[in-house]
Amino acid sequence: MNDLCVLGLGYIGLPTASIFATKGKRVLGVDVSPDVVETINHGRIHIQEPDLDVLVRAAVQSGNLRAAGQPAPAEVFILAVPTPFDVLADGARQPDLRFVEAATRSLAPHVRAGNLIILESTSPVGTTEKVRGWLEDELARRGLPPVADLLYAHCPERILPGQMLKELVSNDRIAGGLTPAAAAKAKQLYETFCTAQIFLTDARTAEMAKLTENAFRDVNIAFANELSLICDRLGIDVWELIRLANRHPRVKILQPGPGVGGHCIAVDPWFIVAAAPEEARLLRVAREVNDRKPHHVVAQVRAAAARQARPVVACLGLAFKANVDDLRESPAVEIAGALADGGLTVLAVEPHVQALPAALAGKVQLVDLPAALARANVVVLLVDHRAFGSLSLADLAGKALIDTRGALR
Ligand code: SAJ
Repeated sequence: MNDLCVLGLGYIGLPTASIFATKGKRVLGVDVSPDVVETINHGRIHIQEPDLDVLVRAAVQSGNLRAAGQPAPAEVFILAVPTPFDVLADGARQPDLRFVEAATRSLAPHVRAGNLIILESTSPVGTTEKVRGWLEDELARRGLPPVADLLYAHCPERILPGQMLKELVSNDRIAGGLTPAAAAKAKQLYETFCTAQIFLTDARTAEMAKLTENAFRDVNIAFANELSLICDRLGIDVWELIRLANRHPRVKILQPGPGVGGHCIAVDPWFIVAAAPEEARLLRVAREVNDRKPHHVVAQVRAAAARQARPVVACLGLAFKANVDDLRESPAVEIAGALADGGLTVLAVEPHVQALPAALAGKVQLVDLPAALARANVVVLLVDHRAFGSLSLADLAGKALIDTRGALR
């Protein structure tokens, strides 16, 4: 019998399943993609994250981690599936819980009395209660008897892409139960690998805490992004301004950029806005400020290009942030695409990928840094990758420069 069954082997489920396995738990990882299942069973990975390959290989070779397309009985079930949102006709965002619901319902034939079911996916407030409802409903629908003493908890992850394996172990966590016993049992489980503190609370508070953490960051980045727009208008160097303002002991302004990407910060605040639209005014505006920042960058580049007889634009970086290969929801991809759609010749330099994403294929040319510098007369720094660290203002002499990260000052 498995100790653990982890549903969803993506950015969160795979490292979590693997670390439990290397700590001696017998783990069944479940994914709907046969390719993912096969890749992991060969001890390989389908996502990029420093040292994850080593961890997964060790977990699979130990015999403690196995992947499959379907769940099986276990002591604990962890749901780590995506929770995207739908954009409605009026522009409002609605959380899409269909993957959580499907994963939950798939557990019905496998749950036994006393099992613990943990929702790790970032979710709107009330989702853990919904998980219980879906499971009870599915048992009844299949004519199965009710299962006694099931425990439900929400234990959100907090790990930062790029340093996930370190943060998985060393970040404090929150365990929120539908009952205190559920929270306590979840805490005990995560103590298998988590060396930091684990705080107990109820499931709704845990759900809101996760959303709040990312909304906090979104609002603070929006503040920096709005300052950058104000400074552009007033002719002030926003980077110098922030550096000086941050010398105040209680001021800590984040960095402006080309926009906010990734699957967390640009998504999670909408779950709060959807739940309390009247009250969540600041959060909504912050999202709008960050979502509009790419449009401002596009306008800046077009203005620079208009001053060139034959403009060739080089976009440095396509990832959603520095030193990762993740291009999904990346403002840099949005900007490169919009520039190409506007008729400009666009070169892209992204040392972390071998091929362009579908959104840019056929529109943009993927080149290396020397080729981009040789051909372009407008250079846009979109991601402050370490790989661009050697670039100096001398390399850019005679070219128009739009530095969205303040890295080339
Ligand atoms: N960004 C800025 N300026 C800044 C900081 C970030 O423009 O000063 C941009 C980045 O370029 C990127 C976006 O914000 O486009 C998000 O990057 P990030 O590094 O702030 O965060 P993520 O999305 O990689 O990970 C976040 C983290 N949340 C918080 O720091 C509160 C991480 O701890 C969470 O586990 C993760 O979301 C998640 O899974 O929810």
